[in-house]
Amino acid sequence: MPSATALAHPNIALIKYWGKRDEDDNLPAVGSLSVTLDALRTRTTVSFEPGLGRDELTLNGVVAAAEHPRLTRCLDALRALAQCNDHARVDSENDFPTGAGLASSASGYAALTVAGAAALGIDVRDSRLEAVARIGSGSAPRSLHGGFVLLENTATGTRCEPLLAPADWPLHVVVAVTSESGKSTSSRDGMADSRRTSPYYEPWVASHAADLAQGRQLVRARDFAGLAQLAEHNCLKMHAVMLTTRPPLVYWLPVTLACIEVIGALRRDGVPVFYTIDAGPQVKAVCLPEAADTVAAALRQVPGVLRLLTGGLGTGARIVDGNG
Ligand code: 2P0
Repeated sequence: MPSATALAHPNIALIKYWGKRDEDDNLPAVGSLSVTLDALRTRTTVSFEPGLGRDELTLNGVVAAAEHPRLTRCLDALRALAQCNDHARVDSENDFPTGAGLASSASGYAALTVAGAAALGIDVRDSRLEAVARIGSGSAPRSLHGGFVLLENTATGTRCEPLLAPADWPLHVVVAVTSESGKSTSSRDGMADSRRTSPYYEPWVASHAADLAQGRQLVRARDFAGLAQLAEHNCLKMHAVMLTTRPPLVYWLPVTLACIEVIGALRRDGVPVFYTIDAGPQVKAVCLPEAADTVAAALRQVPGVLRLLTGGLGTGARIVDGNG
């Protein structure tokens, strides 16, 4: 029975993706620039079984009751590449909160794509796998790669460009977990609402290419101070779109803002750190390695921070043996 197991890490965008130019093909309206994390991971086994009536998913030990359309579409794309008709059993586990703004869909679909490809004998470095992962989640192609990754729109799709390997600029990320619950509005629904209703959506899209080009230059130059300013600006611009969506997308909690204040005060004191926040209340503090202990100590003191997840930059999705 063709089967393979893959590990993938979530990634965090420093220049964000929010909004789609094509909902059917899950094509993003804007590019993005991310760092892949090493501290958090998804481990997924995909087994294609002749005679299985439909694709079956077990997520964090719980068997999904219904079919999962996005999962099936990803597997269909792999089956088409390998000319296989068998359904698959997918067993996936995250070692961090699922669906809570920690990019579990990015690592989840990257691991699914790589495990499924390997099980079907497709070269896991085949660039067509980026489009397979993207069907599952617009941020998932970034987790196929390690370190700093640029995801760009092309005329017909997207392409990833790894910019720097983890060792080329070994930043640290301290994630302040402020809630363990899932988000109330999915990114997918939120993006569609923003596109339809936010008066800031068009300016967000129009001003995004300049942020992406500048972000790419700053990463290549390893300019931490410049990247700090740009990443915080781009993050707040995305949240301005979210806040002005109808119904509003308020992903923050009071503790989220408290962390922003603490990180701002650290930077004013000369500590090399900046924040970014996604579609959830967790705060990700990105810092130079020598600042990681100071940043962690400060965030641990903030009332409402439940725990910290700390690590460096990680590698891309990869095959492991059954015990890996
Ligand atoms: C990002 N986010 O660039 C942005 C920032 C959340 C905020 O990509 O609809 O789960 O599956 O393509 O990838 C989260 O959205 O959305 C995301 P879909 P995805 O990281």
